[in-house]
Amino acid sequence: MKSALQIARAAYQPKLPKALQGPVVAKEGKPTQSVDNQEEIKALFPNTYGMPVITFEAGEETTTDPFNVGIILSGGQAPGGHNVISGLYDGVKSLNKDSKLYGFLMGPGGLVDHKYVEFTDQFIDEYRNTGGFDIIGSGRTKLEKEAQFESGIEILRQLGIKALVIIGGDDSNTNACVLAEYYAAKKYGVQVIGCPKTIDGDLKNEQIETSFGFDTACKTYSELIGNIQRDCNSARKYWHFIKLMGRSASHIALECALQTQPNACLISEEVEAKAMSLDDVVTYLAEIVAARAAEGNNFGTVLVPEGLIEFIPAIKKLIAELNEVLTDPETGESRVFASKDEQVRFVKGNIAKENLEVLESLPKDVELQLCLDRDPHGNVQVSLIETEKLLSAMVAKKLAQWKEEGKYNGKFSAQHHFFGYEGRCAAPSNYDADYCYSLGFNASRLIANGKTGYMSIIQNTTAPAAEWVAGGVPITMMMNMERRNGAMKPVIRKALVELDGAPFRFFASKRAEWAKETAYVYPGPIQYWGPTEVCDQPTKTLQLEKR
Ligand code: FBP
Repeated sequence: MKSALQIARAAYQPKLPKALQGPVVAKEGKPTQSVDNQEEIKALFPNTYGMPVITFEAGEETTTDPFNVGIILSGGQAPGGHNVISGLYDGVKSLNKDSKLYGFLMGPGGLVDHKYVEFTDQFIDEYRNTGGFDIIGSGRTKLEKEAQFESGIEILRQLGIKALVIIGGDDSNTNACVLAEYYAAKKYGVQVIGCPKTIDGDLKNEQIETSFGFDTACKTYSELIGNIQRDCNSARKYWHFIKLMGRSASHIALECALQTQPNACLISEEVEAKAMSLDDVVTYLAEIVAARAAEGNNFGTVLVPEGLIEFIPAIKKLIAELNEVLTDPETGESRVFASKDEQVRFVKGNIAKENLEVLESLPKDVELQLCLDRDPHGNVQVSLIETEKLLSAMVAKKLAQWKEEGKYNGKFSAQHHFFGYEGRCAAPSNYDADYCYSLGFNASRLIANGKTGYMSIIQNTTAPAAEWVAGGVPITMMMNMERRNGAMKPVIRKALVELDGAPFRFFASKRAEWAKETAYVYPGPIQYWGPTEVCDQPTKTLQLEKR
């Protein structure tokens, strides 16, 4: 059974850039360089380094032999993934209706384990313009070992697949690049194309304007924050601490702040740049609460980025050491322990004294979360750390102390929220529906042009879709060397919030006013039909960046 919205949305035909509406020709730019560590990256990627940026322009009609393509959804869900697949499907079929698209099931693991489905018209039609990754499922298996690449080539050959499209974030696209290089070096004749996905918004650079899903996720969270702000301004008795997903960068928190104008929004990158301690952060918030209380406003909203804790310098140092001691230097894999107690004992016995002091100064549950849980890439699962509760408890303590000292005389009562999963599978906004469909369709053109080691890109997206620019960027161009789990690795550089960038500067110029006044904005739900200023606006972040 489908909702009325689902039925109506299924009929939506996403827009394409003008250049992709007919036959294309690839225009090649100059040879490229990686963003840093050029010599090392070049040596590691001899077959895929230095390739030019590609732009598609209208070209002559040509015939294409049928070709088969495989697709993988990797990592966390992001709104629009189904449209990348439907765009790729339509693109591949438009070149030759006998071409086939296969989907590997439950992430990169599906390629390794040879689990797949073939897409058909009916199958694809069920998922057009819907949120989620449930069409084939997603997974976080790391695709990085030769044995996996070799297992993959077996099934790719069996299905006659000429190219593999990997939809993922920075880690997954790094792995896509390694795979592209491996297949090129071995002359296996399989191309690999990446596609920039993540609600976190941290896979962007001069070539990639935004990762897909960021737009819809932020609009969904902003609707909820706006609703909370209305409630908060009606009841006038609670401070709402709202944690927002975004494992590392604070783009989501910043965008939501720009959309809703809360009383406070922490930006992890700023906390790090100013070398703030946890106590500094708590004092900053308590001062805002106290100032509002002095005017009779014992209510407000605070946005907390999910990754905050990792950016507090002392805690960052601690986490870096924890990541190292929890990795087996021989295998590069996470160490395995017989029990949680043994793991905590091992950690405490093997980290530097100053880090141990920081660890033990944290509340017990946070201490445990830091010592124990890791994702398959070896990262702390910050989404499990209840920073919003940690902060409100510490603010309450500080206010109680100020009350005793006669510095504060208000009431402080907190509510807590964590918005992440509420937005990752939302039905894509018009922006994401069009952007994703274009990214997928464009990937078919990169494949037809024989490209490998490229990421599908669509630019100029603050303009109407017809004026968007389609093409490809070599993944090696975005790489640098970084220390990961004890060793230097080539990785795509993650885009954090830039403190000298227009979105942050705009926020910083307004936040004192938003802290004091009740200047809330209520964005309301995503709209699909209606005036373009209601339905088709890109994120404020993108608008400010492109201004
Ligand atoms: P990706 O980088 O894979 O897109 O995932 C991002 C994210 O949504 C983060 O914001 C969050 O910290 C993480 O996934 C949570 O993942 P999981 O639900 O697998 O624990």
